[in-house]
Amino acid sequence: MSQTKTAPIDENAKIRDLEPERKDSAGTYLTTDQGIRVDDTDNSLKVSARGPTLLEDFHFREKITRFDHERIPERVVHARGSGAHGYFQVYASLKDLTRARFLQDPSVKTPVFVRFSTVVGSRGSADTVRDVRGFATKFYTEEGNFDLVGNNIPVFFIQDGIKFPDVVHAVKPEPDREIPQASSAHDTFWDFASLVPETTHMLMWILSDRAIPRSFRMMEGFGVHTFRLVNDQGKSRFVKFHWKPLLGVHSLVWDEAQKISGKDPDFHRRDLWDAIEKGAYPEYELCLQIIEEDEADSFDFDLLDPTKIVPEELVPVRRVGKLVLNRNPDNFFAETEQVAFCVQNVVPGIDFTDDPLMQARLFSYLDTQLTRLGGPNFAQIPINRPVARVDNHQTDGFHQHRIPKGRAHYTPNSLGGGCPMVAGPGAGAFTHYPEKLAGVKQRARSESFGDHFSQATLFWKSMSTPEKEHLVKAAVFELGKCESRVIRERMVERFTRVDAAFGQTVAAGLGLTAPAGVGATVKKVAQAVAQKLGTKRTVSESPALSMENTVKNSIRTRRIAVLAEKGVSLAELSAVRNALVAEGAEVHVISSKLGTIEAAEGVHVEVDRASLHVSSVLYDAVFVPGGAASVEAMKKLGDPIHFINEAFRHNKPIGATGEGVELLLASSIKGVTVASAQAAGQTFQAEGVVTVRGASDLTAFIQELVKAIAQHRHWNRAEKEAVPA
Ligand code: HDE
Repeated sequence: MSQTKTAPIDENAKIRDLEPERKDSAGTYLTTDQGIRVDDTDNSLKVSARGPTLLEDFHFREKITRFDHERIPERVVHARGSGAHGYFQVYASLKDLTRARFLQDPSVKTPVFVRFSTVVGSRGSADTVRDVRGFATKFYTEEGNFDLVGNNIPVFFIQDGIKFPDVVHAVKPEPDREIPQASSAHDTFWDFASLVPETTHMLMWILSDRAIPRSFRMMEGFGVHTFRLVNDQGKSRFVKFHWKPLLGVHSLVWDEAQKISGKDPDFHRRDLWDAIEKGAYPEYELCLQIIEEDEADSFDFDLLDPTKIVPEELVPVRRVGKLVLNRNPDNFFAETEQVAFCVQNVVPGIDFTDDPLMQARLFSYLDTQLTRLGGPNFAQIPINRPVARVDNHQTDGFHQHRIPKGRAHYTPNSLGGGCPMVAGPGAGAFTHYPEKLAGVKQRARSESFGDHFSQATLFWKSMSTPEKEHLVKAAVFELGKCESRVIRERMVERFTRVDAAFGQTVAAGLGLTAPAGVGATVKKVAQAVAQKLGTKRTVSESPALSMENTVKNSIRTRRIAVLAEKGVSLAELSAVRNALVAEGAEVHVISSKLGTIEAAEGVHVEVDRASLHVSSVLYDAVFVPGGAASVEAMKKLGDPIHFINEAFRHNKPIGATGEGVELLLASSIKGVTVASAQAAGQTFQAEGVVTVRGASDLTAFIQELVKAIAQHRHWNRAEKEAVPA
């Protein structure tokens, strides 16, 4: 046998780095998963061009196989969601309240990832359905991840997590027919709700405008449960977490929300993405309600009951820091889909309470990720990875991405030098709050959780008149969709217990009669609970609950439609558009065709959207500039007229200048007489309709229009129901 001659080895050759890389693919070659470069990805390997495909084609097999396995199970609830990166910064040290370091140093920006979601619908369902919105925040702190997994409604349907599968089964599509998608308006949900009185308070919220937010950027977030904050001295206080959006809390109108579900099912996702791309970063303030331990029993409800709020009028919210969302994900699947929030993820200084809903959640979230993300190593997925160093012996299982070193795979060990070693609190360890507990093992509900109505009534009483009207309409809509009359009757009775007038109006809308005299039992239960709790601080109205009292001082990021055709007055269009853009609004010129239109002044104006692609429901306000030819053309078209009518019906601000007023007159909107509108400079009588004719200076008009848009909606328009739209 002849000896083979080997080539000399380059002793200085570098061993390739095995660390995972995160790159975009600009300027690279297409490869297989094994890094082999691919010569053709459009034709499979065949025996002759028209012959059978060969099994040998590993690229073809790999490509198809990977495709076959692209989906992971969607979340069992909150499947539909949108995420964003950002940071959180505390305003001043909260050292007196908590050991959590990210809440102590105002110079630190803690990275966060936030995922907003609906609860009921599947991953591909529409954004603007009536539902609770999830508001989950992962704080990547230097002491480990803290997940604040909240909702935009501060209470929940049930008091004990053992009922969660029941409420979710009831609200999801019915099991035999898989209908309806992403909607609570069906028999099984209301059957359950009507049999479970503890749902009452949450039902009021879900029927309110809170359940149809205008934008993720315009809704509050709540931790729901009472948590604990623990400081360096080991002193514990109870805390409720709130997020308050700087843009205020604003909603859609139900008819509008339903139409958006068809016109743009991605309405909220797009809104979030676009705002961040444009640099209009969504901002929220973290607010705390702090309750001293010895105050915990001072309320007329149990602080551990997740169907109750702590009214802001009793315990003020303290604004302690700001969350800014300033970066869209690079990849939806890798980040928004794979992010795994767990209620159990807290850092030293934040702790749990015995709220039975929270206790169930402490188990559920980690458990669900095991199936959803295919094994126990999901915390190694980049979006879930803490920035704090991770060291432990939990090393095996599906998809281990790290390569642990050494032989000592257990504690205690001497072979690994005793490492990793446990830390004392001085070294930043999490120590559970030493709550003193004693009791009898039993399946039971605390009697202090027994009043299911007082706060539902508080919510009702705190609503403005339009909010009450919306709530009644929502109840009539939802129950009207139920086939069972018995379910409707049970719910009418329930609503009558909340408030007699509420029950009666819902009953009238459903062609039913509300039962009389149910209020007395409710009072008795409330009194019994109050007595048990040994009586207590309460409020009969909470203005903080009404969206009427939200921030209304800005038109930033509002979408405004400008309706125009050939012959539009460029002077009017430009003056108004420039002013609105300067105030931070987004303005689109809408016309019958894309391209440009020639203005009365002879200049060409870019059309941003054709009426075919948009609709009034996608805008916050509408403006019609003058220009006789433009307005004459629009009068003959159904789309602009419909646009105005629908915007009016949905309570949106409407502005018109010059001949633009004629288009409003040609529409069916109310609150104007031809005579009054034709007088120069005369404004419309209807709330939020701003017009001017023949004015050379539009300053006053613009100011009025900006004010009207900042109001968001004009709920008190008379006769809007009569407008066909
Ligand atoms: Fe959740 N919830 N939940 N939930 N929840 C999930 O976890 C659960 C509850 C909330 O964007 C699941 O990762 C139980 C209240 C949000 O990824 C699951 C109970 C609140 C999200 C789960 C509740 C929430 C979830 C499904 C009753 C507001 C989406 C997928 C005890 C404070 C997080 C997942 C994201 C998701 C269980 C009640 C908020 C199954 C058992 C109350 C925002 O683990």
